[in-house]
Amino acid sequence: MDAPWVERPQHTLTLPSGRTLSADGRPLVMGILNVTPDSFSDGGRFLGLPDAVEHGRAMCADGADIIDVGGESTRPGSDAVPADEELRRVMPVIKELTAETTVPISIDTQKAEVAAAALDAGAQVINDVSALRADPAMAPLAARTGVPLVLMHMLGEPKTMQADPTYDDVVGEVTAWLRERVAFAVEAGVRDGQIVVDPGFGFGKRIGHNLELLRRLDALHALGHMVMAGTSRKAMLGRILGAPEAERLHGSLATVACAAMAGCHIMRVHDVRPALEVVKVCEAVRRGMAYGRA
Ligand code: 9MG
Repeated sequence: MDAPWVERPQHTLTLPSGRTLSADGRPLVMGILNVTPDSFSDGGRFLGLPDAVEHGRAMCADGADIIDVGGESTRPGSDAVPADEELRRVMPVIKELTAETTVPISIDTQKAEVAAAALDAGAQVINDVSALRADPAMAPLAARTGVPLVLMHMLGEPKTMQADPTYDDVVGEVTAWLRERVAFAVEAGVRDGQIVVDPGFGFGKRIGHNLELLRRLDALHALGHMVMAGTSRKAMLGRILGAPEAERLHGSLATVACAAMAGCHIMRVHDVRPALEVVKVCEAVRRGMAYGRA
């Protein structure tokens, strides 16, 4: 019997620069650059501008396909940050990185004002964890600019999402929810082919919900879009391994391999180089003899 590899459907995103991004050769690796004092995993390590830029540079050197810059923590229980503070955090980093690298920058924000400023400064992708629910100006902005747009599933909002997440059928409900958000985006004028869907690991889910979503990630291909997975260092790994955030690298890489087998297109990770090695090896195994005879 063949191993349970899922074919990765072919999709192409077009960046404002005219470059295209596809995962036809291997899954893409998106490096996480949190410019926040209390993000999921970095605990404020990258708050200072020089450190943040240096970390971004290092991820580019490690082979990141995209860098996702965020200035507002989405950690469970976290409070929203005013737009001016978010701009103060992310803009200098985006300006520096876009000036010195060709690696596309994604702006991780729920606010149209922040996304617009980031795009003006050269960012090329919007990653909106609210899937266009937080700010009514975000959908028109995404439509007008035509940039690739990540729509992520979240039950509620970061402040309350882990209070009592309940589903009858987590995969079916997340898929249906994302289908509705895609329809909303397209209705607002966002180009269908520019949309990426993401099940939102850790966003209003218990450990079993997260594991079931990862086990059946391929179900999201029915939506007809690129699929992104962000499992890196998240709490579900802490629960399985009994390990603090700093010791979840190997667990994170296991989830990257699982997502690669499920045909996932984009892996959102803290540890770019190890993740890139995992997706390259997974891809070689997927191809088997087609990879080469030498
Ligand atoms: C900002 N952010 C934190 N976790 C994330 C995830 O899993 N997916 C996406 N798209 N963004 C995330």
